[in-house]
Amino acid sequence: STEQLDDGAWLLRGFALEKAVPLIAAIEAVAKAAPFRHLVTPGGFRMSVAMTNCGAYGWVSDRRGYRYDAVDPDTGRAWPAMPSSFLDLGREAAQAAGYAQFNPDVCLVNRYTPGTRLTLHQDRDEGDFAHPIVSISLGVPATFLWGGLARGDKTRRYALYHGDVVVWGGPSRLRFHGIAPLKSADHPLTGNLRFNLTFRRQGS
Ligand code: MD3
Ligand code: FE
Repeated sequence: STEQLDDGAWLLRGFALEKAVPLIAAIEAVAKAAPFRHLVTPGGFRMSVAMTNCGAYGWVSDRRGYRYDAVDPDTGRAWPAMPSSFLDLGREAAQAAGYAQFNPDVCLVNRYTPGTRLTLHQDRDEGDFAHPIVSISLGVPATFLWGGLARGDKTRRYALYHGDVVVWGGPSRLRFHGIAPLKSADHPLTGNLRFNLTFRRQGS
């Protein structure tokens, strides 16, 4: 089913379900080349979510700031290429939500364990907010927090389940959002983990 969350934001329930097994295998392959790590924020806090990237660029954070970099600072090498299973599904989802010609150059991979959270934030390190972001949820379900354009705006909550895909663009592109602390649960494909893939266009 397709549900509109907001102007430009679409929840495609179960859109990735049939591809979940190969997607999880591809996450494991990406993590072999570019291991998951806990980035440090510019303020000096270690993020509870573990991250890696694939594609031409990756999103990184350290004491100097947030940025996209073509080189993985942990390995000194380029990020692994975006698996075609990722790219195909990311594009199909964007198209299904009305965003034709989505050409992501980054896939940020987030890994959540019980208790992991992502505090309310905006995604604004990309060069051009005309491009949407596509997100795929895998494994243990999470509570997604959906806010407004100011940090203090009230938030709505949505459950995101294994196989759900969300596409965020247009007027929703700069809304505040986050993930509530992950509850302990067991998923047949991921154990107690949740993975989230976010496809972005960093450059123009
Ligand atoms: C709404 N990740 O990596 S995905 C992130 O589930 C991030 O791991 C969350 O927020 C996760 O930055 C949420 C959904 C998401 C991603 C980007 C967005 C929602 C968004 C950008 C703009 C608006
Ligand atoms: Fe985000």
